[in-house]
Amino acid sequence: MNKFFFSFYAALTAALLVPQIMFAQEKKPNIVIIYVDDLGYGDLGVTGAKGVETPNLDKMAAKGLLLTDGHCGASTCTPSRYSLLTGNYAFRNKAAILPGDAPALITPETPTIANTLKRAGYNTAVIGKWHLGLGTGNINWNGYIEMGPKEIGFDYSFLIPATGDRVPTVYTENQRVVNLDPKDPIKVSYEQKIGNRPTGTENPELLKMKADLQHSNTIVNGVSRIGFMSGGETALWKDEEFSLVLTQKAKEYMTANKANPFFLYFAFQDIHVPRVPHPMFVGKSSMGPRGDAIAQMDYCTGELMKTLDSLGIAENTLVIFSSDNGPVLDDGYDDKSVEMLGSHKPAGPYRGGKYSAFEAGTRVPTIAYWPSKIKPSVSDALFTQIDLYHSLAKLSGVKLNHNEALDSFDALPVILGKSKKGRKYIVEEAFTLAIRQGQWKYIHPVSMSTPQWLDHKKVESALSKQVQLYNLKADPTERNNIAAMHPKKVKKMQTLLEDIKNK
Ligand code: NG6
Ligand code: CA
Repeated sequence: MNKFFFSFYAALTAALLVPQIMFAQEKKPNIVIIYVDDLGYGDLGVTGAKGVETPNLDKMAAKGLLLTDGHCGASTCTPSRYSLLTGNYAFRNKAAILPGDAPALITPETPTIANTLKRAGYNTAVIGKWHLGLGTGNINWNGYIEMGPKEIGFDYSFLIPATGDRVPTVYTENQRVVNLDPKDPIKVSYEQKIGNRPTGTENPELLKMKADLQHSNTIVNGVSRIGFMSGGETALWKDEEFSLVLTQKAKEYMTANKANPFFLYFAFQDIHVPRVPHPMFVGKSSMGPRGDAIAQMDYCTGELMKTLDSLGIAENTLVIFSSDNGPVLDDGYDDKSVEMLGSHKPAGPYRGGKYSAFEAGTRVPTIAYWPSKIKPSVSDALFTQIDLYHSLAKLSGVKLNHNEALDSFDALPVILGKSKKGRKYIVEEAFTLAIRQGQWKYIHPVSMSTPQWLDHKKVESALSKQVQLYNLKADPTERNNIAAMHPKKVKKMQTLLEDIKNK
């Protein structure tokens, strides 16, 4: 072969090979889920907040996809997180708000989104609030906690084990309590007082803010909690540092894994109670601690985004931002969230909130952000977080097994802004079940009436002995129950709900 032909063939071969090599080397996108606690539909600037600014999230929404009909699985934390991670409705496992010493709700035989992404070659982490139970019962906080994120697919974990208002008030890292002195072991009880720490009931003068009876057990860092705890003095957290500590851990994790495809499930403690933001954010809003916590959450989200930029991986990272349930003001502590609300509407235009089957229980801010793949837009497609499992599996190129995430459907085209055709229906879990089909909303009747503790929170639960049907197009605030006028529609939606339950 003469020189000319040799170089011609070499160039041709190279031209054919280069795209293949590039394709083979194209890294799978990183996936970051930023999950806020109790953030309501109207709590961001972009969704109408008054009295607090959220510049980082407004920017994320403006440059990404804002879903205006996005829902968490349920109107409380544990069930929403359960359905997000397993792709199954929480009612299938009777998942409800867990005590701080509850055993792990998700055990290794249940497939999780973390496991699935590991199958696709991802490094996986959970940083933040867990509230899905740990251990196998009778948990020992003083050694390796036998059952937790690791056993269900997370390579790394840094956790607030339950909630900020529940003991034990310590972090765990890879299922060991951080900074624990073995000579001062931790004991926890949800039944009776243990140890010598004062309680809110006995020593209210020691409190940063007053609390209701349920939150008046052991005092740590000037805040009384649900449950009693002794020991672990060197390991106790400071509520003021929650968000900054978690954000720092997330930065470290992303930096260490920038060369891998990674999946980070980042779960804020903000804006759940107790709301004790860092001094940097005190007074940032005109709404007291609840608004300041929103400002803190926005700042920390901005820090996470900056980290992606500075690591040079923002173009190859899909960020999903959302919340685990709707808003609540007084959730057990006197933090002036009711008195200082002003004209702010935490639920936006919707009725209800946390714990409720009305729309604001599950309709929460939802943003998908991926600069290189998602064009700036707003979508009113009906969307549920339960579909993240199937959609992210699809994105990562892994096939689901036949027993996996059975309630989760592929919504990737919606998430990527390529389709506005949302779900045919979604189920909203509260203390009853509700179902949405387009503009129609059906709420299943229950014999129980609204419990007193919920009435006290001034959240409208939507619990009723009557069948409820609303037309959200004509009546977005669910004021006119038109069930009696549409018996056929009611029957159809009831049957659909029954079919889903019996699936
Ligand atoms: C409730 C707590 C509430 C909050 C909630 C869990 C009352 C009386 N108390 O039991 O303060 O901790 O559990 O919130 O309601 S969640 O966002 O984690 O579901
Ligand atoms: Ca919550």
